[in-house]
Amino acid sequence: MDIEKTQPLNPGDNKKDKKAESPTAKPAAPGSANLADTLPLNKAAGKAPSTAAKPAAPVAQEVADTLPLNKGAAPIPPAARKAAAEPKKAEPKAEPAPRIEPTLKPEPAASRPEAAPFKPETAADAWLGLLAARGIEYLFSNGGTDFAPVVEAYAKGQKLGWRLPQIVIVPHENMGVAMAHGYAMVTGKPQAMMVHVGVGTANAINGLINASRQNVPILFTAGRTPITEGGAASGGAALLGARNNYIHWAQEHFDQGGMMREFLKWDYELRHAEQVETVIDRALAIAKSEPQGPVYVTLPREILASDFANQKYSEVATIAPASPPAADPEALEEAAKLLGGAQHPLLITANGGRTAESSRAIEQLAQTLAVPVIHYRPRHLALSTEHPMHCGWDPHTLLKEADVVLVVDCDVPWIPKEGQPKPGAKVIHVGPDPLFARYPLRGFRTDIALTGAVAPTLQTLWRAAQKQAVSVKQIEERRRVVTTYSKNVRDKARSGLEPMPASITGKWLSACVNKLLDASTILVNEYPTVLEEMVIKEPGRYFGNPSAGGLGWGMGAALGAKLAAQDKTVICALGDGAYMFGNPTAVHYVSEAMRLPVLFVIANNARWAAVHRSTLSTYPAGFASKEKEPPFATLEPSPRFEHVVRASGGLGERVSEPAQLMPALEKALKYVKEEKRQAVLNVCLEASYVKTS
Ligand SMILES: Cc1ncc(C[n+]2csc(CCOP(=O)(O)OP(=O)(O)O)c2C)c(N)n1
Ligand SMILES: [Mg+2]
Repeated sequence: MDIEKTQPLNPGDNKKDKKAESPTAKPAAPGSANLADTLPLNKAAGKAPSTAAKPAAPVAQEVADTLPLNKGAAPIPPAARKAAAEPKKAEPKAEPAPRIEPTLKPEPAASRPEAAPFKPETAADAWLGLLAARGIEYLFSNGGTDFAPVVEAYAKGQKLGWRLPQIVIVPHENMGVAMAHGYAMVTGKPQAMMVHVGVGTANAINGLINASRQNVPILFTAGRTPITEGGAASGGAALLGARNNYIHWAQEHFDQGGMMREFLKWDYELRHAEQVETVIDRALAIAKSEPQGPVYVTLPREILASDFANQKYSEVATIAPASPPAADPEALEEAAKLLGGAQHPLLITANGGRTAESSRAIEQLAQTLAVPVIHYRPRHLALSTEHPMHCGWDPHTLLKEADVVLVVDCDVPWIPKEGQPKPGAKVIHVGPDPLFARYPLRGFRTDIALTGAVAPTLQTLWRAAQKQAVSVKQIEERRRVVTTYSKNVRDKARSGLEPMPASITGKWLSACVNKLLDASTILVNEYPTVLEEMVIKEPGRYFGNPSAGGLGWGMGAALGAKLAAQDKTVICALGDGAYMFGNPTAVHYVSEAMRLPVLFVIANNARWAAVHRSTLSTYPAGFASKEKEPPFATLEPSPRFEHVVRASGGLGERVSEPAQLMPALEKALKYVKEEKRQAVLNVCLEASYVKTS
């Protein structure tokens, strides 16, 4: 497969032509192209022929690559300009991507044959073995000096055949947390992660804020710099694991958990080997109890290295997660009366489709009582986009008419500045924490707040509301009206593939991506997908970026989704800004190392459109609105993102012409499915600072 072929950024540009014709560029030695790429870095390095390739001269900077996305803003050197005007030559055949066997495996520990009896000698041995015994399949890891006892325990466990979690090396903590997030959002099961002391934790905080606001359970752990100074001061014997490196002093925190405590459900420091079992079981039970969320344990090195041989432990968890909260029967009855008697009910949700059961409960209620459903900024889809009660993505139109609003697991059901429920309307909130008590400010009107897991609470509400419902005739009349409304919303909002626009728009890109989806495709969306264009019928197939909006989530989450659902195709749609936030080299490394092929589609507008959109909505007639190139939004010259993935053996292509898009998407998806390797499609959208979506 020719992975080197790329679309020129501007018509008439061809980087390879320029390279060959540049008067100053020395051609690389024949046959030496990509030589380094075809050799495993540290295995067969010695086998490289001694007639080493001369490095290509630095002035062979590809001209196509230096041109701005949509206009000649940057000054282009005259030689390059001349070269750019030369007619294209045939592209030389590119070398294949390196085929280095991945070192890690995506299979969970549980799928491996029966393990040898587990006999932990140290707290670190026990920590790893008990994680596996509690169903933790993966340990997302980014190590440092604090890991020594864990590394030693893992090596020992492997040698002795213990059952251990599978290590997933994540070269940046933020993408690692996003991966754990992606795994849990698909399976509902928390995994564990371990990072390097406070600095690794600091790198992960963005992802943990996302996980926290999305109620995603993760057992997040970090080493703690050794507590003891190695006996030097007193002249005594050093504890195993004591400080032996200069960084161990500066890395100490007064309160390591403090830097992110407000986004954790619980945090604790392991203080003695005897606590290992209790701490793991308590951490997991709390993370898995509703409302779910990440928990944090710090692990000092001496404690990890300490003796466990005389400790007792159980084969199974000793602490069960708490049962979900259940709504007060009187409040439920009151809500049922309101819902049953409503003339114009409206259901608004963001996370209602979190599980198959909650999706079913929403569908059942909406279908039988003929309640229109709006997914507002959804992170999950509860209803098929084609369902007659699916009324689109913006609540403000129906909100004006609604007399009863049912807000289901939704932190922000509307934007007060854009519209409010009418006076006299009743608003019922449902969810494990219907007041979102951990949010500092949230003033949406609340007449009744039903605390409870979504599925059972809605089922009970639905049954009770049916008994109090308006007449069947009224419900059927409402069904007719809502069905027509739902169809109109779809018909009006969808443009589809025809006609092909003059340049690629975000909406048209979404319509093209939609064509790729089938019932076994998962779409992970970090900002750009225009949902109106999507046809997604099954729950569990769409995941939108977390409500906290910490960018850099999508790529890692897509890898985590693929790890969790290896039989599914995973497509990740993201902006050019989001791609850069996502630690792409780390993501592409993990994709190759773990054999987790994902198709990444970049909606590249060479800017942070959202930043400018926000300025325009705040100062519609301000100075910035009149600027051709408003400050703080440019990402030009746009990087040639398609090159990055090739460093990890993936297919990288760029398209800027509408006619090229669908074939390029199909080719990239075929590559992901058949070659089982990742691909990046860098889609250059029309670039205009004035248009914001
Ligand atoms: C970690 C983080 N930093 C900054 C932001 C603010 N922010 C929100 S959207 C956005 C721009 C995203 O750019 P891109 O992915 O290219 O999407 P576009 O807005 O161009 O459609 C930024 C910077 C954020 N949400 N998260
Ligand atoms: Mg952008």
